[in-house]
Amino acid sequence: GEGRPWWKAATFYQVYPASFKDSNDDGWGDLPGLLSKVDYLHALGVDCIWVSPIFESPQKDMGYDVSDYQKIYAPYGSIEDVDTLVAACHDRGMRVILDLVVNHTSIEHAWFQESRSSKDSPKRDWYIWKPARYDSNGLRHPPTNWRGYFAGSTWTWDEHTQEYYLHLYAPEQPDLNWENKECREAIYEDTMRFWLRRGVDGFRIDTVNKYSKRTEYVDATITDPFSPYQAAPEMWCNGPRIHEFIREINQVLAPYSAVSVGELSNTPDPKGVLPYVSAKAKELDMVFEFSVIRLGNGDLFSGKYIYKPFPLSQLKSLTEKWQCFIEGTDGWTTVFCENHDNGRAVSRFGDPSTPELWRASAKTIALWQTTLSGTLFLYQGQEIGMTNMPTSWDITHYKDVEAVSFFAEAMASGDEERIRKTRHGLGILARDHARLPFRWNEDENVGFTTDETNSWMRIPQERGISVESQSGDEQSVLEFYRRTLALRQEHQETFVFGTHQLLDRENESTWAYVKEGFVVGRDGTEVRRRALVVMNFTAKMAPLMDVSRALGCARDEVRLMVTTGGKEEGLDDGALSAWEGRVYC
Ligand code: TEU
Repeated sequence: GEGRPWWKAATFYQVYPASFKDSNDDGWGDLPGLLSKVDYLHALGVDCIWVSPIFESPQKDMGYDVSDYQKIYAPYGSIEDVDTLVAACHDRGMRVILDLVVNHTSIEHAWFQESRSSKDSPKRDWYIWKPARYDSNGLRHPPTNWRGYFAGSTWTWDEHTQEYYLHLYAPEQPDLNWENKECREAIYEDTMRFWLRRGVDGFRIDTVNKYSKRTEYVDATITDPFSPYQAAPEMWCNGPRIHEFIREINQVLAPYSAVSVGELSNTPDPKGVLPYVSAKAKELDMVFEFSVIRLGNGDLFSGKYIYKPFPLSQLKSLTEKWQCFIEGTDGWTTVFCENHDNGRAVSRFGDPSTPELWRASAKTIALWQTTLSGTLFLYQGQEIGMTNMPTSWDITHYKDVEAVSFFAEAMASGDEERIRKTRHGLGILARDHARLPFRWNEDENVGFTTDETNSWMRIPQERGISVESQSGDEQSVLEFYRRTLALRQEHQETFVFGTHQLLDRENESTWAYVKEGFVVGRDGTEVRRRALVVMNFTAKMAPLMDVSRALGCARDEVRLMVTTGGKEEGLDDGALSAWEGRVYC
């Protein structure tokens, strides 16, 4: 068999480098800053660091628009800094993966510059160029009516060669043409192998299911009659050749035993996900599936930021779906509730309204995440319960291309209701929230940079959310993460590899599930290990279920493994306090 690869029980930690730690006082995080915090991450229990894009880029989309895959964006440091980081991690038994952004490049990439230079350029076909359509009045229109992820058309007109080019994201992010073999070879050689040879341990692969587009280039069905541009993910997600391309990627990674985690959006069906992560398919080790992290988002595309409240039962059943996905298959799953593209978990799934509720709910979120099967991904600042930006901040504090485009679109509509709802939705869901500077200490500059007025993102002035204020405080979110991450390792068979059974699924206040795994006993036989996770997802006391019944054992055999609350005795108290979570075994 496949045995157990290292990454299954590993804890990954995503670093968004611009916002992590600045070492040279320019208000922008950098690689030497990250290097100075490797010991912190090691002590937390992190096994692998995923670093969001650090490559040369005009930063239209925070580095997800790469203009040179082999150069480091100078404010991040140098290529030697990457080597030093990799070596420092390897010395500590940790690993490093980079972000591979190869659905598109920046318009400033040399490949695109060549491609747009003339219709006869040898690289013309490396991007997706199409002629205009003209209506009966002779007016020019894009080749299709597709709406991009950042609002507006997926097509931009190029005056020089009189054709449109495709971009699923910003106009400054033209899509590469994966149908072109030479282009694919260049991606494999110049981006992937270049970094693998330098010793990185693998990649988080951006937009992994969008490389094969449907080649018909036809209009999408009109789902938004008020817009000229229509959501069309079926035109570019999971296209006809996608599995062929991913298998090629796998062939590039295999000689280096490099790990891969693909970002798989618009694919909520387990049947659609399994081919990507089935061990025998030899495609990807794992993917990020978005059902949980998209909760609260409005309709796909134009409605994204019109917030849709959801009941706890929905969060439970989506979690259950991707837990049970791996039972009886040779696939694997990931566990995560934050990344750089979404609001903070405590502001979305928890309750930051008072310091007590903030702390209790951030800890219960930790318990939820660390007791699930799959590879766990934490996002920087999650471990100290970082929150969304203050609601008092106005729209000018949002920097992200997506937030800015969606708000501009709402403004242009002149529809007051839509503007109000978009502002509200951005307050919960915008990508900017996760991009606020990491809070190392209680100074005004939060220890991110020397002078807070320099910071590229404004720094909220709140107290208690920092590594310094939480370290050593047994009741803190940070110490709780340390503890449950250790428990997760100690009880891997139950939490990482065990089965998942959801109990009391209709209950909209408390969440309970049983994890069950097997360990080999002293006499070589298999011993069943069960754990019951119970969490109060409200600010009120909630009745506790019959624990011994749920675990299927006698009352005096029940043990409390951990609680987010203060008291460790709490076996017979029959109730969970506000946002309390416990594990019994
Ligand atoms: O995101 C790709 C993506 O499909 C979306 O999930 C993304 O969250 C966006 O908000 C869509 O509305 C990746 C990166 O994670 C993101 O930061 C980049 O902006 C994007 O690719 C383009 O490279």
